[in-house]
Parts: sequence; structure tokens; C-alpha cells
Amino acid sequence: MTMDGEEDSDGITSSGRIRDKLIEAKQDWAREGRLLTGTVADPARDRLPPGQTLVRDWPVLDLGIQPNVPREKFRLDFDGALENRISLSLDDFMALPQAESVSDIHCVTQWSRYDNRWKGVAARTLLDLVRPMPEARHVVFHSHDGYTTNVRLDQFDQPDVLLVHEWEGKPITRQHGGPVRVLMPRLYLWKSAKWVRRIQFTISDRPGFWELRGYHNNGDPWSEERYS
Ligand SMILES: Nc1nc2c(c(=O)[nH]1)N[C@H]1C(S)=C(S)[C@@H](COP(=O)(O)O)O[C@H]1N2
Ligand SMILES: [Mo]
Repeated sequence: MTMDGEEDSDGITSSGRIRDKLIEAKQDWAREGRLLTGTVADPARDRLPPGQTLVRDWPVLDLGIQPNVPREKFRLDFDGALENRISLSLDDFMALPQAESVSDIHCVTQWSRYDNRWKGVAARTLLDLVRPMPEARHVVFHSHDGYTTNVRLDQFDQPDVLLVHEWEGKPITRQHGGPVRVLMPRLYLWKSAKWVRRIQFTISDRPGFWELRGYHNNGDPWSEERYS
């Protein structure tokens, strides 16, 4: 992770400080099983997953370091167990078929926000391009702030998973992970990596930042998979 003003190996600078207190507090939540209601909700019937509270604004949540990724320096690499490893510039990414969707988002710290309008490239469009090898089972997102998070390949390979660059008709702001972030609306939002730099396809599972700190490997809000 880089500090204020320092450049990483891509020439990207960041501002802010690692929020150690917040990270500790969230680890304590996991240890104590905070916010758990012990119930299961049905996405076909209920709109709000168990233990969630509806918000109208869109809160910002991250480790405290916000990379500034200029559009001309943007790169997105797909590597690991793939037939076709690629590295995209922002122009390459924007030239791919575009998809739009509306979805609700659910953060493990309890807030949910309805009806977010997104534009980006569908995960399935990218999977067609990179062609995972038959033994690939897992995906790790690596971000410019040093954050990582893991999902199963079958969770990434869903029609509503997008790499988004617009929210409500405007470019995703830096605070929310622009120019491009992951969106996996069926999982808690910590699985949706902001400032994504690299998408790695693996044979074995590799827990990410929060998954190593007491958070659930799967992260389904409907069955309250908050903590491991
Ligand atoms: N790169 C990166 N992505 C991240 C995080 C982070 O710290 N760094 N935090 C995660 C968490 S815990 C949440 S709740 C969402 C918050 O996204 P938002 O700030 O756009 O609401 O981003 C997720 N993706
Ligand atoms: Mo979160």
C-alpha cells in the first residue's frame, strides 16, 4: 500500500491514511458477531436482507487510501488460469460491448441502497474474451489501494455482475472506486472491489483482505453470511 503522495509501480498516487481504527473495529464486529439477527430472508419476497437498514445517500467505505487513477494511466489485467491473458487500457475497456443494469447494494456494516443505475461491461463479456481454463475455480480482485477480495468463478459468472464505470449516468467518482470498479450485487459490497487493477483466476481459493479478518468467504446478504 502507498502513502499520501507516493507513486506506486503504475505511477498512481493516492491520498489518505490507512484507517487502522476502523479496520480494528470491523475485526471486533466479526469476532463478536455484531448485527447478526439469525434469520434468513427470501430475495423473491423481501427487498431488505436481514439486519439491514435502508439509506438514501451512498456512503463511502474503504481502508482510507483513495487512489487517483488518471484515465490515461488506467490498466486492467486478467491473469492466472486463463487461455487468453489480457491487459486493457480504458479505451480498450470502453470499446467492449456495454451493459446497463439497476440493482440494490448491501454493505455488511448494515446499510442498503436501492435502485442504483449502473453502466459497464458484463463479467460474461470479459469471460468470453479471457476464457478461463477448465481447472479455474476462483477469482481474486486486486486493487490499487492494496485491497483484495475473493469470489468463486461461478459467482463472478453471473448475468448481473458488471465492471462498472457509470452510476446514475455519471462516471463513477474516485471516492466510489472510479474509473472502474467491480459490482457483484448479490453479495455484500465488500466483494465489489473499487479501483480494480487486476483480476486473477486461480485453481485454489485465496482469501482477501476482509476474508482473512473474520469476514465470510461467501458473503450472501440473504443468509447473513457476514462473518466466518
Ligand atoms: N479497493 C477497495 N475496494 C473496496 C473496499 C476497499 O477498502 N478498497 N472496501 C469494500 C467495502 S467494505 C465496501 S462496503 C464497499 C464500499 O463501496 P463504496 O465506498 O462505493 O460505498 O467497497 C468495497 N470495495
Ligand atoms: Mo463494507
